Amino acid sequence: MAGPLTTGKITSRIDLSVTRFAIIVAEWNEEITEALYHGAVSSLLVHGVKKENIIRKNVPGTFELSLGAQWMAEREGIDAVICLGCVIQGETPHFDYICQAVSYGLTEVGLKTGKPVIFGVLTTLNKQQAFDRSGGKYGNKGEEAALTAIKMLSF
Ligand code: DLZ
Repeated sequence: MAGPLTTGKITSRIDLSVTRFAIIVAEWNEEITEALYHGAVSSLLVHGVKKENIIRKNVPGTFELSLGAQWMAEREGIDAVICLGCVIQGETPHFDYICQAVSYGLTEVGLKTGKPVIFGVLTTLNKQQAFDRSGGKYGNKGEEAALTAIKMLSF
């Protein structure tokens, strides 16, 4: 299960004490996305980001992350946007539409604005897989999303 990103501390070549992050949180599957949010925030704080430089915004569901990301990325003074959501497969093809839309949407916002827009979206078959990845046995993907943002800012 190990990937190139680990949890913990990484060395950044930029001054994170003056860097501003937007974190957009989808309200669907709230217990999961809140855990992702807390993982992302603790990771940013550990790396020296100031609490007042973390701006949180909520959107109703993962589908809305793309527009939320665009609004925040267009704001002057925001350096990176971290998007957190959780889509759990149901009995209808809804899952595929949402996952596809948000992955294309967030890619497009990053390319269009030239700012790191991070895909911190869990796409799981069931709730247990989501718990395992939001502070469970496979770590916290919110934390990984924060590390990815820092790494992209250090590019
Ligand atoms: C409608 C819907 C469904 C069925 N499942 C999820 C989900 O598992 N995770 C999630 O974040 N959002 C879900 N949504 C809501 C959509 O993301 C979106 O908010 C609505 O389709 C309205 O655009």
